[in-house]
Amino acid sequence: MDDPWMECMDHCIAVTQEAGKMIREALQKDISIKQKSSPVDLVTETDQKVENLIISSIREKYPTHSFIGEESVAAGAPSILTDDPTWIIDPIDGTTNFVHRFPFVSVSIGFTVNKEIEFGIVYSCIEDKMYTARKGKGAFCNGVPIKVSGQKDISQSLVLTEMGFKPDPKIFRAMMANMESILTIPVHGIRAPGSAAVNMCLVASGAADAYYHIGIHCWDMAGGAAIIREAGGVIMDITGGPFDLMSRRLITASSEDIAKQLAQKIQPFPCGRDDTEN
Ligand code: LIP
Repeated sequence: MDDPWMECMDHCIAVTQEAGKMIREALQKDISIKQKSSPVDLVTETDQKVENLIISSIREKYPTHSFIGEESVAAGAPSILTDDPTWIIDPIDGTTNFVHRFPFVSVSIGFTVNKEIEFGIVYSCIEDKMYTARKGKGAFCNGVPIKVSGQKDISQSLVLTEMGFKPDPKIFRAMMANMESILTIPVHGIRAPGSAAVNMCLVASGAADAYYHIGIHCWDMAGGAAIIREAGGVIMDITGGPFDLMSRRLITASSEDIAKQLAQKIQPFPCGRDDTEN
């Protein structure tokens, strides 16, 4: 039977390649930085240009589809997930890395229908690694199949997370306390590469065993969620419940055992949702 979304996925890969080229070219020039919600929430002209490129190219081909794009939402567009075919786009995941030319910068796109993720593409464009996953068809990096490490023992694991300044001191302390309770298990280490989508692909390809994060967005997670699942990994809510794309939090891991042990160690703190006014 024909796969109705395969053509969309092929178009997505092509436009993502173009976007990656635009990002690499921008890295050769001066980067002018603007602040969004806080002094550590950055945006550049390139984030906006890349999102426009992606959305206009997809909209031209699929005019009835819906979009949730990081920069469009920042400019006031709604971020409500409906049953429509929906493209969830982060034009530059790892804007801070981009600004510093720290080499983990990705374009992340997830495609949902009836709120289910059908495929995900993450292009780590400085490394030139194109991660792709179609539901039920496996996960790939540059066309080569990838899978999670399969590690089940948390004390043998390398864990990824992201940390940054939080204006609320209680939240800042909760974030640091979570890191302390994981480091003291002990695990082999914690790393923070700076792009949520790349982090998910690192777990999907077995370079790390888990990634957890409270406070990210659906556009950081949608592409990587497809890749993690198809690489044989697990993805769940920070509490150990089912993953919710709009919840702004997740645990991904190489095995259910590790994900559940992390869920027991992590104390959730409030982070709002993507589909409500916060
Ligand atoms: C970023 C993430 C990064 C995280 C930031 C932010 P952006 O996405 O991928 O890992 O620490 O909170 O969400 O803003 O560069 O697209």
